[in-house]
Amino acid sequence: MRGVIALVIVVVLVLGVVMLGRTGVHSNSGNSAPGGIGPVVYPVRTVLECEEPTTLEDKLPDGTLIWLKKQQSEGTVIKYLESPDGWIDKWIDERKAERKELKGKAGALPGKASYEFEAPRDDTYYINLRAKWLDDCGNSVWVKMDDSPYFNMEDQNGLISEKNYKWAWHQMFLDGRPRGFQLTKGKHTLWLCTREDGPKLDQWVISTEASLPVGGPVKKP
Ligand SMILES: [Ca+2]
Ligand SMILES: [Ca+2]
Repeated sequence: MRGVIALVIVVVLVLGVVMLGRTGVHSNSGNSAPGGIGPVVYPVRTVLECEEPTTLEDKLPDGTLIWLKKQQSEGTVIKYLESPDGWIDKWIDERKAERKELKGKAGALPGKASYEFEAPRDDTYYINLRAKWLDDCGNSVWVKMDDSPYFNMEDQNGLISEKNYKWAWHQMFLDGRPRGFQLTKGKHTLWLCTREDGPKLDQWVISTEASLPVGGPVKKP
């Protein structure tokens, strides 16, 4: 009898794992933690490719390209968005008086991109970016969620030397802590704006987990 009960438990557990694997997004309803502590809340995340925006302002009125879609092979092919180095200073020099102050102003430079996505449930979401910075003057982007203000995502993750960075994960931080956004289930828009020229942007991960993703690009479910 005990053997039968054990077998039934194993089958139920295996089925449970298979079902969770299929759904990809784990619902927090109806799953109780062992010992009846409360519902198990599984993290959820949305993966967006930076080079597949919903909208993209990729050139200046004079035709200068300010975001390029590129790819490179690193074992697997990485597709990314790159801001070519040097266009911001050139753009400012052309009409210096009016444009100089725009350099430090949140979301004021050309080069905006939007990314529409679905939040799978009401929760707090954290923004992570897989990027390869160029140098100290090419290690940031402006980012905002829906109609929030723009926040500066700037760090030195991936630093090898002053002008040599490798691909790394970066997270939106504010006052030394991950900056979370309360989102309702449904459609939202993540906004990107140029802050410095030179960075390469691969993926966004919008996650209910406050920890930084590890390793290479995240595989989409
Ligand atoms: Ca910088
Ligand atoms: Ca990518």
